[in-house]
Amino acid sequence: MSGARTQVGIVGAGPAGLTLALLLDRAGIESVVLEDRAREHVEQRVRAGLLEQNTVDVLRDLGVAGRLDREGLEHSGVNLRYRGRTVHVPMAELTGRHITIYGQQEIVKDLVAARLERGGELRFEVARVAVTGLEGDRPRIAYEHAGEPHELECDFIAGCDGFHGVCRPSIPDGALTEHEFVYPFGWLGILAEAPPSTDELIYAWHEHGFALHSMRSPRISRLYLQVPADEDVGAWPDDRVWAELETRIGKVNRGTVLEKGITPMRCFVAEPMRHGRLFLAGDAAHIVPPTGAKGLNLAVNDVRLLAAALAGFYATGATSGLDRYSDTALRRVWRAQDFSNYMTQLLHDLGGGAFEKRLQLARLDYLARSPAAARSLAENYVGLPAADDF
Ligand code: FAS
Ligand code: PHB
Repeated sequence: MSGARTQVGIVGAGPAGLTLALLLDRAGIESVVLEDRAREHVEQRVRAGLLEQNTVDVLRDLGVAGRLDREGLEHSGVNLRYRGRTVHVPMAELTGRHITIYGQQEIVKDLVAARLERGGELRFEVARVAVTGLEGDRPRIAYEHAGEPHELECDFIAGCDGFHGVCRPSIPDGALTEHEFVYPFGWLGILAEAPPSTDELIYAWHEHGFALHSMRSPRISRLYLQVPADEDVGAWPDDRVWAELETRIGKVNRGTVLEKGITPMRCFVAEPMRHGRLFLAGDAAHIVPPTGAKGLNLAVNDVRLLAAALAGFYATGATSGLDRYSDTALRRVWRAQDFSNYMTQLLHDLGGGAFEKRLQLARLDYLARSPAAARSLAENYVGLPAADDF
């Protein structure tokens, strides 16, 4: 393909890159997706699991939600548990919107299948990806595939290559403002072959620290424990994990642990989400603590906006959508940062001692008693309507 060209070069085949490719295809815009890992790897990576209504709407609109509609679990509420008390937040009643539980790896499988069925270019296991010419009108992506060097000339490049990708670092020093905050703890997550012991998610505040009971299906549970940031996952044999989950959450059904890992709790935003003809989307531009279940949903919102802006450019030559992309995307990014940090600081042991814990318990009691407080949490959790433009 050396010397090839396309309209939009997309680096990364995660939720952002794949959703963008399908959105552009539907608008008649050609793109090439370049992914450095193997297909099997990206389709097995266990990550997010909670979809906002907006994300489900985008996937349905693209015609890739068949399995999601059959296998996804639609939830109308979420539980906050603390000191033996469970507060149910009836999200659907308060907002008219739902969340859906469906594993990120399942979304990636559905998106990859659709991309290939629709004849779109998607190359796995590329290497040495480098983006250049960002400030001109013919940016390039150099890469290797099957040992052969290639160069792809583009009109635009979408950096959908995640937090550790190459696109954001390719932006010249001084062009970006980077905001970062790292919590001194992480989440130890397990995926277990165990029927969930709850119909809807349980976010648990406990003196020992935070825990979360989520799920993937009627047979698969997804659970998390707050652990120190530098914790060694080897210090957590299965029995210890189950015992601590039961201490913090209460009764949970045990089963075979299929996957165990520790995710850091990081907040990161790069502004602007654009440099010349390079547009950043998803984790390449921002990371939120998973407490608000926003990471994947923000990625989809970014590319929904970017695809519409690119469609406007190719239809009329207007650059207004492209020029507004970063500001519009960042409004929702910062709303999600604020909500994710609110949920993190509400429920985790922040190391601040008794006074801090009393403040957290006062907030939880307020959520239990105030419909206004509950509605504020609910509308952020299910995701503000896409049309709300933030
Ligand atoms: P992704 O990181 O998913 O995808 C980027 C893609 O680019 C990857 O496939 C990568 O292989 C590829 N890539 C990287 N460098 C490249 C290069 N140089 N060339 C070509 N390709 C390259 N979010 C939640 O909401 N809830 C959760 O519970 C949750 N858990 C998470 C657990 C972990 C371990 C991690 C890392 C993230 C988690 N997230 C969670 C956040 C996650 O879901 C992201 O928000 C989501 O994957 C964002 O999608 P993308 O922006 O597409 O980035
Ligand atoms: C998950 O199911 O993986 C999940 C759910 C809610 C969160 C984070 C992760 O806040």
